[in-house]
Formats: sequence, C-alpha cells, structure tokens
Amino acid sequence: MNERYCQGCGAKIQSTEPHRFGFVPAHLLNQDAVLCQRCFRINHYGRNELGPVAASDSLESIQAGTDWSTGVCLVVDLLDFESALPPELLGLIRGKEVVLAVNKVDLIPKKTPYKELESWVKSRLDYYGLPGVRFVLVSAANGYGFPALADHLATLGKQVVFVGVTNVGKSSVLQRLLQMRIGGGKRKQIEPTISAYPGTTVSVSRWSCPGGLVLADSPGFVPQGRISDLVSPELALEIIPHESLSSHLYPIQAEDVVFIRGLCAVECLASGGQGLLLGFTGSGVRWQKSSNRQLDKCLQKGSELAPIKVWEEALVELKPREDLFINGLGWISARKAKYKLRLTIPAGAEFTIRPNLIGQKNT
Ligand SMILES: Nc1nc2c(ncn2[C@@H]2O[C@H](COP(=O)(O)OP(=O)(O)OP(=O)(O)O)[C@@H](O)[C@H]2O)c(=O)[nH]1
Ligand SMILES: [Mg+2]
Repeated sequence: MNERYCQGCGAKIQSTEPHRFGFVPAHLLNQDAVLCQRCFRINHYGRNELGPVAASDSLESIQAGTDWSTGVCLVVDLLDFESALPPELLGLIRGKEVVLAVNKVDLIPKKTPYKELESWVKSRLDYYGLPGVRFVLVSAANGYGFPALADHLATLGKQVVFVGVTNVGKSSVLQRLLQMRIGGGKRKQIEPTISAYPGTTVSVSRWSCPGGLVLADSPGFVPQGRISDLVSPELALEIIPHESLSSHLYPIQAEDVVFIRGLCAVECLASGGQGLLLGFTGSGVRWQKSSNRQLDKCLQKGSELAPIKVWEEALVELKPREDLFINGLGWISARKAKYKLRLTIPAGAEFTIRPNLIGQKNT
C-alpha cells in the first residue's frame, strides 16, 4: 500500500495512535488529500496538542527536502534575524541556488524606509558569509513583496523547497504563494498548516502547481540560543514577535538596569556621557527600567514560579547606534553615548552586538 502524508504538515498518516503525529481516524481516509487530527485542531481551535516535532527528525526532513530540490527559498524573520542563519542550517543548503525571503516586515514601524532595511540586511548577509545572496523583504501577513519573490523563485528550477529555523513563517510564505496561484491554475483546498507555536510542520509536504512547478514546505530547524525555545510553550507565545515592534527610551547611567521581567537584565556599569538606551520587542513582553539593587527582583531570581533557574552573565561594550540583540527575545540599542554593560540571560541563551536595525545609521 502507498504511504500517505498529511497535506498540512507532511506527517506520515496513521490510524492507530491518536497521540502521535499523522493520526487520521480510519473512516476519514477515503479522500484524495487528508489532513491529520493535529493540523485540524491547530486550524480550528489554535491548539497544538502534540507539541513540536523533534529537532533530529526535522533535520533529516530538511536534508531530504534540499536534496530533492532544484532551489531553496530560505525564510528568515526580520525581528529575529540573528537566530535565523545558524551555520548547521546553512551547511544543509550549501551548493544550492538560494533566494532569501526576509519575512514579517509588517512588524517594523511604518516610518522605517524599506531601502534602509535592505541595506541593513545586505550588510548582515555579508557578515554571515552570504555576500550577494538574493533577498526580498516580504510579509506573509499582508502580501508585501510577493510579486518580487515569485519572480525570483521562478529562476530556481521546478522544485523549490522552503527552509528556515522554526516559526519564521515558511508555511505562511508558501501559503501566500499558493493563494496567489503561483504557476497559474486553481487554488488547492488544503493549505500548509500555520501556527504560532514553533515546530508545527513535521516533514516535507509538496504542492504541485500547473506548469510543472512543485513547492515543498519543510519543518523548521531548531536553532541554538533562542530564549523562546528555553521556556514553556505558553511563555514562548508571549515572547515571540507577533505585534508591531515597540520601543521604549531610557536615559541610563551607572547602576541603572533595563530588564524584561524574569527573562533578562542589562545593568549599566559605566557610560561615556549622557546617553540613552532604547529597548525593542515585538511581543507581549516589554523592557522596563529599575536600579541594580532590584536586579534579583527584576529577574525573579529565587522565585518558585520563575521558569529560569540557571543564569549566565557577560560583560559587553555597546557603542552609539549598536544593538545588543538577545536571540529569541528582543534588543536594546545605544544612542549618544557608549556603555559598559553587564548582561544577565538564561543559561544557553545567545546574544550578538550588531549595527542598529531601527533608526538613523552610522555613516
Ligand atoms: N506579523 C506576521 N506574522 C507572521 C508572518 N508570517 C508568519 N507569521 C506568523 O508566524 C507564526 C509562524 O508561522 P508559520 O508559517 O507556522 O511558521 P513556520 O516557519 O512554518 O514554522 P514551523 O513549521 O514551526 O517551523 C504564525 O503565528 C504566523 O501567523 C508575517 O509576515 N507577519
Ligand atoms: Mg511550518
């Protein structure tokens, strides 16, 4: 008998174990394309009851997807850019023709010119050893950039796979392209399953478009160091960027602390004059300011209910118009003065100092 796969998430269909991926009750199997119970429940109730796919399984599927493909659309989340290009993932697509879809630009404040974002992305790609890679700013939420993306994808051959780390919007980008009727023809009934929880797509799932083009979704690569992956799924939903980027401005001097409650703190050890720190997040959590005497309270250290038990510290210097980016959380940006800072983050979380994403740039 031919094996069948869920059209929404790519899981292998089975009718024996309701608590495993790919379950479809036997009486529903007599349709051409099937959707597993997990995808059905995600689509109708927003609940991902079985949790994310295991990182090792998704790795195998990504490898299979890229081996099969003639070209790769690498999807990254502009608000979590520094988590989006792990070397292991870049290794999986090495040698392939690649177009980058820099997604979620709808979350950037409207007054930021897209030209400015493009030069920022270009310089970050140079930094990550990807000079000259083609990229398009897109929003799967509002359709921005999709005509340009479709033109680029048309140069990748007939078998294009969408890859990227978890939750960047691979399935959403693919869904938007299918809704545009890329390649012409009618819209398919079952679309890729999308959810706010990382780890939704389970395996490679393919869509044949008229004209011979085949588009394939793939599971997300689980990157190291994102705070959103170190906490419970409920807290992760609060942390993951999903609303328009907001910023708060704080005049900062020695002994001040800016923090995101229970998740991270940045203590000012010294500043080279009167300067400001801007705290950015695109999620349900916010930067606040306090004094270093309140540090333990800000981090909820010692509290029974706090999710983070082990912390790490790092000393960093931040110059004007540099961001201190904390993977899977948000960032702070220095203005006017340079700072010596002590960063406290959950053990295993990663951070990067980078040129500022938002606001006037150093020339
Ligand atoms: N604001 C905004 N949200 C988006 C956009 N694209 C995707 N999302 C949201 O991002 C979350 C993840 O989207 P998915 O398409 O499931 O992401 P994925 O990369 O396929 O995730 P996995 O399958 O888990 O690896 C969902 O809550 C989407 O609604 C976008 O352009 N803008
Ligand atoms: Mg997906």
